[in-house]
Amino acid sequence: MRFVAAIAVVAALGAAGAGCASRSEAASGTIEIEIHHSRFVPARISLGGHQSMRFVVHNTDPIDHEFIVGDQATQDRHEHGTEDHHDGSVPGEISVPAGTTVTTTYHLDGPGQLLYGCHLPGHWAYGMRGVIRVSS
Ligand SMILES: [Cu+2]
Repeated sequence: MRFVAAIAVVAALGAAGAGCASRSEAASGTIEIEIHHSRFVPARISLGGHQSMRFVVHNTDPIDHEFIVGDQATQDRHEHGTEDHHDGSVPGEISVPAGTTVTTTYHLDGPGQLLYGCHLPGHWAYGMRGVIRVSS
């Protein structure tokens, strides 16, 4: 019971954070990304650092995808992990069902490089990934 309560609190905090960050006034910019034939378009983005960016991801495919933004370690974790659904409670991690548009807000530090990708089985290996260059 105590364990369940702890999970509920974490979930509530996560939802509050994502909800807050996903309001348009909280993000300093918006970037639109299209998923087409299991590829991200664009696959290379350059953004200024130290800002919250709203990613609007349109899945034009008839199959589900996901959009995970983060460093290499984050990508590795998802590639080898078992999470098959991302409800948006973690900034930068969303499932994007077939034919839908889903939004997430992610804070960019910088400078450096981030990656985004889909880790449904075989998608990353197929090339469903992109690079964000974050300037200072
Ligand atoms: Cu995919």
